[in-house]
Amino acid sequence: MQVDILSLFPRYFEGPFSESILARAREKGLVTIRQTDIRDFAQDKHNKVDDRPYGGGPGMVLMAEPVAQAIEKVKTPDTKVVYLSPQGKTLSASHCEELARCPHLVLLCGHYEGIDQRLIDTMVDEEISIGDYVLTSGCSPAVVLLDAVMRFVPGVLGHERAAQEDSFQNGILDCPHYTRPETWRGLSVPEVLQKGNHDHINKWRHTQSMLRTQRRRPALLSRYQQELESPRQMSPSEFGLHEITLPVSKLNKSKRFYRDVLGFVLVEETDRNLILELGSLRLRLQEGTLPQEELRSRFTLGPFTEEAIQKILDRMRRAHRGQETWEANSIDKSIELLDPDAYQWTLLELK
Ligand code: 4GO
Repeated sequence: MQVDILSLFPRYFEGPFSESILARAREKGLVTIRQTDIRDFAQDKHNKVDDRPYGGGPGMVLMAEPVAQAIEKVKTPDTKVVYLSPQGKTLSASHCEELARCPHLVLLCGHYEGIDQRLIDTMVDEEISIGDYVLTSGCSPAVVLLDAVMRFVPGVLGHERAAQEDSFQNGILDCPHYTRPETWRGLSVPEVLQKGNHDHINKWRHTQSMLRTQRRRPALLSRYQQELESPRQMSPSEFGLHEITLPVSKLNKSKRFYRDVLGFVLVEETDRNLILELGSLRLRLQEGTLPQEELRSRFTLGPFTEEAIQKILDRMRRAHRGQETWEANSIDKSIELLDPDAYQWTLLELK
């Protein structure tokens, strides 16, 4: 793979590309990285590449022409030009895997307030962000992107399974890892890992991944469960819907809870399937085997107005003949309740 980096600070990259995995990939000839200084294409004798923004405002904007000439200098017919900016699509593992198949990447690093939009509109193929925060330049995002992409280039990691098995590649977080000594400051390595039964170890690792994902990134877990159900289908998030699939023990009991108590709208009903919606949440209930209690997901709904919450609680009282089967948390104004299968729902109240 050929990579060209266009920036105002070519020396910025000397360190990260001369160490560790990226250095070895370059030595093995798996990637060739070239630096281009955008300032070499300045149009005046003062080497000026930036100017004040039209319409006013603070800071400076990189001018289109020097950047255009820098791109034209390195561009070939199979080049993909990537601009790193907070306005881009957030980088994901599957996106990195795709970029790793590209023979020539140009990574365009902005500085100051960014680059003239006309250059971006006409010469950039993809705008990519590494996360929701602003940095002083696109240089460190270019390093991050290249590091993440190179791990998918065959031969870079040495152990070929690794990138595929890592966290996110299958959509959930990685399991914990341990190494020697067996006991460190009184803490021992989980027994199942010491025993060496690979079936048990794989199961344990998968459970750990699921538990971590449930606690730390619940939205990732529901997407993962959804994809296990119906791979390759267009994801509901593309329609602005967030979809959750839940195995339940009795469809009718669940229907009474979700439709009659929580106020979901029933949109589809078959023998073994119910689809209900509330706002942008689509819930698919399927009669089937419940997950183990500790793997049973927790969900959040809302925020609701005070009146809406009162309505739900009235219906809860009626359904349970006056018993109060929920818990109110007055600190963050939330209500916790359990569905008929002990899935936990947290209702948020508008503050
Ligand atoms: C990229 C570039 C953040 C990202 C950047 C990011 N900040 N989140 N800053 O990937 C234009 C001028 C963008 C400075 C650059």
